[in-house]
Amino acid sequence: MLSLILPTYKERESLPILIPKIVESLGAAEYEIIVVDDDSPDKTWEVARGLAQRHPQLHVIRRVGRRGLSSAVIEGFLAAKGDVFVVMDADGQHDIGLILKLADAARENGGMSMGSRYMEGGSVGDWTGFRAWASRIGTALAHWVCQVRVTDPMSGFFAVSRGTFEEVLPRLNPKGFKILLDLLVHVPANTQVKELPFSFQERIGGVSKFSTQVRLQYLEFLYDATVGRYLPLTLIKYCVVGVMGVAVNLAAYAIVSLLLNESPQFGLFSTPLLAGIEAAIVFNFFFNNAWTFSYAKLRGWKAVTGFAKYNVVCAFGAFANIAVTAFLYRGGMGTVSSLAIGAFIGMMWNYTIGRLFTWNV
Ligand SMILES: Nc1nc2c(ncn2[C@@H]2O[C@H](COP(=O)(O)OP(=O)(O)OP(=O)(O)O)[C@@H](O)[C@H]2O)c(=O)[nH]1
Ligand SMILES: [Mg+2]
Repeated sequence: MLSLILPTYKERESLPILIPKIVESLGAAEYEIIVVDDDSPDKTWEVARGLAQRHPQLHVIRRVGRRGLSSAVIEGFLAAKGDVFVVMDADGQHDIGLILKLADAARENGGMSMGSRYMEGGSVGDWTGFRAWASRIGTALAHWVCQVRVTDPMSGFFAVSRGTFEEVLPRLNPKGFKILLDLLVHVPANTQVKELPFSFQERIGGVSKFSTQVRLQYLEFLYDATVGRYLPLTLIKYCVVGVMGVAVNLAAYAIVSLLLNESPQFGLFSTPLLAGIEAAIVFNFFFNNAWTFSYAKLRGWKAVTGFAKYNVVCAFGAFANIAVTAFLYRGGMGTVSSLAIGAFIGMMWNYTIGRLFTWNV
């Protein structure tokens, strides 16, 4: 059986046109269609469910509280029954006539196949200068990280056999927009990938989600696929936030000292010291939640309980912070250096344990 995965975000105009065309094109083949919608504000999931009443081979997954093309596609794969999965944009830009050919090619190879806009016979359509230029640069960078050389590693139209997907699943990086590229980074280098040319069409309706944020995520993806294997980007981001947190810690310490008219003293219950640490905890939580762990961002009530958990985690970090600070200060080190080193030790603890217990990643 072939499982066709259609990730959607704000595609309510396209689906009613696209689904009947796919059903007609696939004819008597054995298949299912899985729409994975990220709770689109235009209620694409509702439109998809309406279509599923008429087309029993159509299933709809409405993901709530999560966003991301790659993770949506992976979720579609995990729910699929087929022996081969085909992924296609739901905006009508891909060639429906290739679905069965891609599935057959992936089955034959026991690996993957993909639609290419950059091989002979394919085209990107009439992109504006900037978009064409961005795609060329993105593609050149992608070649650098792929295990298997293909002409269009940024394509969103491809097929993968269940076996190949299951094999690479534990290594996939669900952040970002380019699930094909992620597969090409992680499959064994001898994986067969058959390429078939197609011309990129105009979208049926709606608007592109190819935003600046998506481009930044792509750079993060490239980092993760190279240096990030050894030095995780989250640790670098956490350190950047942590360094700013040290500044917040020092500033709050100075302000509270001035307000209370206290001279520097590092006993366990010094009010300025505790105020500095708590100010840094609040600052770090909000920045890490919004930036470092944005892909696992805590919202609403979860952000409140997460903040409470982060405080508990940081309480232990703060003990280390205070103990180290007091030890160094009493040993003769200067005020600022003692505070900064104490805060750094606390930060490393908070990163490791906070990641596990607050953001669960
Ligand atoms: N579930 C889900 N689908 C998404 C998300 N972002 C994009 N999509 C879908 O993924 C497909 C590709 O997104 P597009 O915005 O068309 O990206 P693109 O084809 O590279 O860009 P354009 O050429 O401008 O259309 C479309 O079917 C989108 O609806 C997301 O965060 N979650
Ligand atoms: Mg598109």
